[in-house]
Amino acid sequence: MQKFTYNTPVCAAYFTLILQTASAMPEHQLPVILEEIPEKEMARYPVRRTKGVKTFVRTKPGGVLMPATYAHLAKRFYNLELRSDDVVVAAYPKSGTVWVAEVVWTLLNPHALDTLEAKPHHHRATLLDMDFLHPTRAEDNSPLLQRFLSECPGGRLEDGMTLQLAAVAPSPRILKTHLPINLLNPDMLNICKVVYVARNPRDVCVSLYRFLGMMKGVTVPVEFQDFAESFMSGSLHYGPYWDHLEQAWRHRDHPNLHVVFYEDMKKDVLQELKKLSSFLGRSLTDDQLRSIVEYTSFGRMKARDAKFPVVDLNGSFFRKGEIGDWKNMASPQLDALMDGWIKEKSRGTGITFKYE
Ligand code: PPS
Repeated sequence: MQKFTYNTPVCAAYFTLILQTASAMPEHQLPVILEEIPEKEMARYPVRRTKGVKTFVRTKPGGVLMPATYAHLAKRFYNLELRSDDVVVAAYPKSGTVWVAEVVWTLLNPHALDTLEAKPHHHRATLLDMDFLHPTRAEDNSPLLQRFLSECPGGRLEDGMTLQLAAVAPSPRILKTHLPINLLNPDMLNICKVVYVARNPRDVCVSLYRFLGMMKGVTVPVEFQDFAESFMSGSLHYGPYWDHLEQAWRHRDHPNLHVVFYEDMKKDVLQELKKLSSFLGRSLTDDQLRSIVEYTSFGRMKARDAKFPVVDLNGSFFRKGEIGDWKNMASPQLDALMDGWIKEKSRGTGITFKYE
């Protein structure tokens, strides 16, 4: 167990409690091994990084490609300390994670909507994966690092900054992750609520391609067709799309799991908010729900985000927010390929998506 040193009694007491609780519970052994990816194979990877993590590992079994920084933290994620009032928002990247997390926060805090303007959305819902996607270094001197130094004195960056910030965050916490459910605490569904966001793979693929294209320090030196083929073969980070979805879908009848489809949110957001609030055990008036719809609309979230720009993006994270952007990107040949892939992968699952 990692040793921490603290110079504030409150934080020290808090971590002591966490460490005692942790040591009382058996540590789960990671259900996968992590293999280094040879340089020769990475040379074919359709995303280039000029800064940040450049080496990757892959889970076996599962074939989930992850930045090499994940290897060091994988066990911590698998043994993530959860509280009964946590809400974990999990999703394959670009599925609407930030939107749904903001909706969850507003459903839990319907009287605090006017405070949304004051802080960026990631203050309300932490993306835990930042610890291995873009690990903070001491020399970064970012506002988040300042927050870490003040809230977790004595904490070590290499133990995961967002993990430690989450450990001292007040309840109820909203924890975002793109990790597939089988790489998270295996007791999670018995401890807290989980909202899994699913989005149709055509638009996920477009959104991911465009997002990577906007990231500073990242280039995608391939045409969309090649990128989409890599996506379908499961060789992008976070691995095979359908396996990710299936990891959650198999628990869809569990009372602590709620699957929300991005397309359903787009088509009838009020209806989806009602389902979500009932899942979260909250009873909100129609007026409150309508306010939440307004505050979490694409336009309002995009406008709020502009006040706290994500520094490493050339453009807005809130890009289009639509169903069907795929048709602006894919050739008829690529669309046929994608169609065959979707039919093959979704056969027998009962999963159907709306594409327009
Ligand atoms: S990430 O970076 O993986 O966490 O991205 P994620 O939040 O999962 O998904 C980003 C896409 O969700 C869109 N988005 C929204 N759509 C509709 N309404 C709202 N309020 C909203 N907020 C975010 C966002 O624009 C990304 O989709 P694209 O298609 O790229 O616009």
